[in-house]
Amino acid sequence: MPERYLVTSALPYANGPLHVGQLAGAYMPADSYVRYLRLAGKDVIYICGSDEHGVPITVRAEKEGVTPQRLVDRFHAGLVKTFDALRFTFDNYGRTTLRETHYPLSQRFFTNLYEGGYVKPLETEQLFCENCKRFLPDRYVEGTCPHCGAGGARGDQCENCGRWLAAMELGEPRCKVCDGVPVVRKTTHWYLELPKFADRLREWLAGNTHWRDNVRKFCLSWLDEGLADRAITRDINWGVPVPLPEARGKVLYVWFDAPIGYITSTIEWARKRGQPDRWKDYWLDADTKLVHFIGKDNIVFHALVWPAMLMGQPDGFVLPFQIPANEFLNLEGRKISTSRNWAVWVDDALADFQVDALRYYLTANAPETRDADFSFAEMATRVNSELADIFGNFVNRALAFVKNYLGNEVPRAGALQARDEELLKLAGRQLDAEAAHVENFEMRAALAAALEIARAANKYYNDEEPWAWRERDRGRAETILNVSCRVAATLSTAFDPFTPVATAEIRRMLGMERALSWEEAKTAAVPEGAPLGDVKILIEKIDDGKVAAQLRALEKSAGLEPAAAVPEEEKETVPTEEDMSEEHVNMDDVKKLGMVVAEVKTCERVEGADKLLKMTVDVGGEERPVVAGIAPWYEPEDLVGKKIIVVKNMEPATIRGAESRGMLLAAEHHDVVKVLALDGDLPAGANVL
Ligand code: B3M
Ligand code: ZN
Repeated sequence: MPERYLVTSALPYANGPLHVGQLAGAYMPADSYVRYLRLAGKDVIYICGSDEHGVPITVRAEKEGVTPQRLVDRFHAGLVKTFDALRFTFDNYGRTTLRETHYPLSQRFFTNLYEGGYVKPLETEQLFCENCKRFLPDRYVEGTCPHCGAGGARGDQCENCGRWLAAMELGEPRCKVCDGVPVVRKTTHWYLELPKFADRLREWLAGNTHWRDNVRKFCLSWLDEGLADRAITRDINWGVPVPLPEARGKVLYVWFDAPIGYITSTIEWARKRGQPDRWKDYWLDADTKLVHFIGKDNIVFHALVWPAMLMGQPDGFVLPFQIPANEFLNLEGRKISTSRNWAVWVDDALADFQVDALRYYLTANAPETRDADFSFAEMATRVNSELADIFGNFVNRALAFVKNYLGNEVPRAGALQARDEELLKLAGRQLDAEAAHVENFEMRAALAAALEIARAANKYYNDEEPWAWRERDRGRAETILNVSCRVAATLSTAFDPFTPVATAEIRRMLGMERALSWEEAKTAAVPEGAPLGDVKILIEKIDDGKVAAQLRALEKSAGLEPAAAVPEEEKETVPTEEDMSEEHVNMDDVKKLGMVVAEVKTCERVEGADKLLKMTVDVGGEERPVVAGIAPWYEPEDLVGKKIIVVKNMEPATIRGAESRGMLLAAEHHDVVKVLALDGDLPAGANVL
């Protein structure tokens, strides 16, 4: 029996369109993960849906003068369209306003917890706006901060001093909606007694040593500080009614019913398939791997509150196996803020960029272990120099050659030479490496492993020069192109989790009916003799005009003057390239560096140091050793024979036992490193000025 996976992405609120920050956090990695799992032959369903309750939705509906239902209908439809455009492969995309499925299940969760002795009522005082006729959620009260005295502090937090607040602590509170002065009223709410789950949660977390450190440590420290009871009801009329006669007019807190939406959506999936009990195979089997993809702001709810809710049910629900929470994606150096319109909406981005380009960049630049920054210029650079120049270029040049010179049919192979075998073997190894990374939720590294196949294929193609064989020995040319087509087929599996449009195109061009499974891709049989489909450009390059237009639109919608108007304090603290060039140097300073052209003579790895390459370079009639930390980006043989730039008078050093007399120059950008090389030819020893 194949391993069984139930994969979810956080349910997006249906109160606005999707932006790239959300996409990078909880969605992109999940769709890549399930696409991989399917190709690897696992039993997997991918479940999501719209989160349609909560105060922000009622407030926005009120502002627009529509009912909350109308509002969520509209945004739900928009989200469905956006995910379709992105080629998402949900098995079901549900919604939490389904009265027949979601409401009764949410109420049953509450009742079970209540009857199990995990929920208790408590009367508290809260602010009530007589004008709006409702209790005010913390975020809808404004007043004076009790700590720093600043005005305009919100009922949940003071933006001036950053402290967490309760609305009742504010001085001179006002209703944010009508500006009226609220009064204090008593109200009863029902609280989930989380401390009663503390021991079980701790034991469960202790066993989850396979979790990402950030998530597990975060939860353990939360437990160490002591869990508190949490109100799971609210005084509004939009949501799932609390199933108690004494709670009339109150609804379940949105964060209580939202995760239950994962189950409802699975039930919906089972019903649509005509197998109404099928959802139980996933949710009620302790061996199911339940994987919740979320952003880091959702950790507490998914890793503590939700598991407690599940533990409190008599059904025997499976608990999350893994919660790969991503960090945040910033935008052009500033935090994304939808209220200030500092956001890139996915639909807008898709108007200018290919789906694969956006998916590629969001994966290559995923905020996996730390926050990342989305920049249009960087997106263009990476898409153009990696996805288009390496992956797209290889497939296009090989297939165009077959079309133009080899009769437009997938060529047959003659006897393979060692170099052909080597490339095929490398592709197999990279597939294994990619799989291991995906299973570890390291999508950036997985994508880099896939790109390595294309890089090697390009090099193979250059070295084997099929165009030179065409006249001399057509059989050899056909073999090279057969191998190239096989690697293209491998790439169509390796890239399928990330750039599904291009990979489907490759299959169409090669006349393949379906994607090769991960196993099949290792040997990559192609239909020899099959006519090629139309050969089309796989990846379009992004031109500067689009980058500039997107930036302008972003700044305009945020009400900013171009570039210069970004307030100083909101800039990233790390210096940008511009800041760093501020300190001026003169010609003498530059000359002091003693930079020369050097030719790499030999190059090898340094034993016991993964990152280091050790080379001998000719700096003009003299050879000397140079050690550089570039092994993650270069194979030793890539560099031999290259003309590079070396700082000759660098202080000699011994690095991990290897002598180094000179420093190689390289440029780094977001984990990508390129060695500086000469554009054209000059002899070793030539001065760099
Ligand atoms: N809608 C919050 C968010 O989109 C919330 C997630 C619910 S997942 C059960 O960040
Ligand atoms: Zn009011």
